[in-house]
Amino acid sequence: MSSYIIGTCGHIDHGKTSIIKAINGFEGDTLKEEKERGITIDLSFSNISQGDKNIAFIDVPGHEKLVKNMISGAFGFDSVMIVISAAEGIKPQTVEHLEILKLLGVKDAVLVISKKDLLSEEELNSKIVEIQAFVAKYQFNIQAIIPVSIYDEVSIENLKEKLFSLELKNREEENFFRLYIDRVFSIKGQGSIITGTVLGKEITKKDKLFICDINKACKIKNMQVHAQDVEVAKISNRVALNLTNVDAKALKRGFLLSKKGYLRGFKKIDISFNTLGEYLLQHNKNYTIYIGSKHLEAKVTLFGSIESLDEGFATIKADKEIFSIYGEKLIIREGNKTIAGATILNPISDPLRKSQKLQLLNALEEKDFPSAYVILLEAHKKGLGLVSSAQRFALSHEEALQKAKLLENCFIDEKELIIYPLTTQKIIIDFIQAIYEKNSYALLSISSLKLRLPWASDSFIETSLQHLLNTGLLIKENNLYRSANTKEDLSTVLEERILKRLQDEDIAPTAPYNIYDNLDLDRKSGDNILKALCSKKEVVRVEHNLFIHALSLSKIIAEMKNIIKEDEYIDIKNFKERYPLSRKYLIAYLDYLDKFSEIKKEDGKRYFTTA
Ligand SMILES: Nc1nc2c(ncn2[C@@H]2O[C@H](COP(=O)(O)OP(=O)(O)O)[C@@H](O)[C@H]2O)c(=O)[nH]1
Ligand SMILES: [Mg+2]
Repeated sequence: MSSYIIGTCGHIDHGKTSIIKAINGFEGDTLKEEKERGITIDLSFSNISQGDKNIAFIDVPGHEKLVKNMISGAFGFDSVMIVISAAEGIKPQTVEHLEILKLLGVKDAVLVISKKDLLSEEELNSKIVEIQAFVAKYQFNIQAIIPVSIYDEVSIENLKEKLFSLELKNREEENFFRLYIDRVFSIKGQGSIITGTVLGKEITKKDKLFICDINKACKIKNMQVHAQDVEVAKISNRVALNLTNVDAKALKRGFLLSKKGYLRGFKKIDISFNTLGEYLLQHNKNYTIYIGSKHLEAKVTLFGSIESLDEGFATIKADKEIFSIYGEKLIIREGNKTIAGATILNPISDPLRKSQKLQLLNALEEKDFPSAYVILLEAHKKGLGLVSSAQRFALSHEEALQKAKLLENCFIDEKELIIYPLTTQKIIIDFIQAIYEKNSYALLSISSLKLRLPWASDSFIETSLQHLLNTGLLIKENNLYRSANTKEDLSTVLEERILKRLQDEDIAPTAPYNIYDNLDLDRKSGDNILKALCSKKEVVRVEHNLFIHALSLSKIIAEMKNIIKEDEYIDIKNFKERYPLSRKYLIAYLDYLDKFSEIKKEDGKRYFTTA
């Protein structure tokens, strides 16, 4: 079934809610206050199906003080019914709503001339011409102009047919699912339910979700689209999700749900804006920012002026993190005035200089992603993850990779999806070279270098090692890299070095990994050497991470037996008095004593069995 969202817009009392009711019988104004005052206060959601088409209606309030609620519905419209009363014509919120829809990028529209019963046919026709001329200025794609009266069933039927025959497009698919919560409630025995419009990509019931604003993962217990249980909800579906692992009280309208791993939040994001009419955006001033169904207070700083501008780039600085994506629209208001609309260019804060930032914003505005990569790479010398392209550029991994491949002077790790500037390779090469110059017995692998260069991908390290093989500085044996200048048999040398080291450290040897790292030795090779020393009985493994020189062990065991002779027993206390080692060693050696048949253990003390 295809599903589209058609919203309403227009001045208060022009008949929006009545028209929806006439179409599908849905009583929108159900809040107590709505009934008392006879106006729509909050959004209301209803739907109607015909054949394999479903239309979800989002009805919005027309009151000038409630434009904030209108925006939190309008960002999700695929199309809009512009409702203008034939009797009243264009009024202030007709204009404001049209402006907001334009700023939000809603294009497809049906122009509904309401309350036609109040005019003669002649008056009506001239009113339609007038209204049409006015609305034309906003350049909507007006698919039909339909005069209606709720008292004229034929006109309502006509509108309904028209709505079902519209050639509607869903919003463009993005790379991942997003949903701004617009209602939250809890049902006894079921838990938290939220509703919203599916954006970005479809969602399946088994998907793991992430509530960005409270940094919380949750799962879907049940999912409904228009009161039907479903396994999948598609783009533009109005969906109700019964969530597990989260209390309804912790959720609010405006919170963003997504899948884990796609979005990062930032307190600063960059936008490109245009103001409405005569308004100007002031530098360093606080405004209310509307994104999706969320609104927040934030400071706006301008690029290119320390006073005010009617268009340009700006940075939004908020107290809380904003989870947004490239190309997302937002509305900037001051009190009850809509000042400007904007498009998010840079949803991620990078450590960029102002001149670099300006270049980046220019590139992003032009959708020139390769140039954007080049600028970003200057700030991400240790690698720019392509996975972030979904948020950064609204590109899939594949598209991002394709664009990245066009770049010069870059190293692209296609497996780990990271790009590095080629200049970074020198950092890696110099780093490796320095190790082998200082220690001609160094024997490292890619994975052992990765431990020291955690930001570098395996294949970037490998390419750098290859360079050192090519220059003749290193030799590769199996997966290990050794210096070309040492002629000795490395395994003998390393065995001797490890043994010497254990000998020196005597009864307080360091853990194997520390020894290997100190000797610039690959950990797996180190383990093999240590194993060989153990089978030759030159080294003994006392416990998991404690390897000791065999002579040192014999010595300490003899000393322990002496203590028993002197004190009749040994325990941690009298042992520590003679050998102030750390407990780790003392306990290990005491436990080791239990291997001897002449030793027995009672209440944490060891005695001779023959005593
Ligand atoms: N005469 C006439 N009155 C209408 C028509 N449609 C709505 N109304 C009345 O206009 C008033 C406002 O309607 P409502 O649907 O609440 O307007 P909204 O604020 O745009 O949602 C109500 O009293 C309706 O009964 C119509 O087609 N003809
Ligand atoms: Mg209404």
